[in-house]
Amino acid sequence: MSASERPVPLIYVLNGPNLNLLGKREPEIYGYQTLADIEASCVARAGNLGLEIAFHQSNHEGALVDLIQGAREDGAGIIINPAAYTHTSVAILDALLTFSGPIIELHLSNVHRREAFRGHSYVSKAATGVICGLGAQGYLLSLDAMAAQINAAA
Ligand code: CA2
Repeated sequence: MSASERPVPLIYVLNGPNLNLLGKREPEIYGYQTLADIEASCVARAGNLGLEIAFHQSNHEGALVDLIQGAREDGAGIIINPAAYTHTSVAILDALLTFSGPIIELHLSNVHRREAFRGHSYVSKAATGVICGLGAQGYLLSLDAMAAQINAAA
């Protein structure tokens, strides 16, 4: 079913490399919640907002490109934490530039307080907005912002 035919807008929530380790390593930077915890809270928030989510994580750049291309078929919006690919991937940028709906770039940490290389994002060039530094709460804030973007466009 295409995005416009879906009764409930489908939002892709995409997560890049190493985010499968959340809650298991470096909690002082990335927090104590696991990615499964975050997915569960996103499903609950999306339900309250009248959205559905397709939540994915991959350690592979091409797999993330495939997911973004999939979102072109049935997705109303994309929330993406590209992790390290934020700072390196023209392929992910190019895929996002083909998507016509709202895109929110998300980071758990405040990338601007960290190493200088984290201050540059290829993905920001395609993003409607960027949320960073608020930990797992950023996922829920991204869903709130996505709902507002979609309602404003309706
Ligand atoms: O702050 C973020 O969300 C980042 O996207 C996380 C990336 C980092 O490369 C970006 O600069 C900022 C790293 C994700 C690594 O995730 C881990 C989770 C647990 C333990 C170790 C790494």
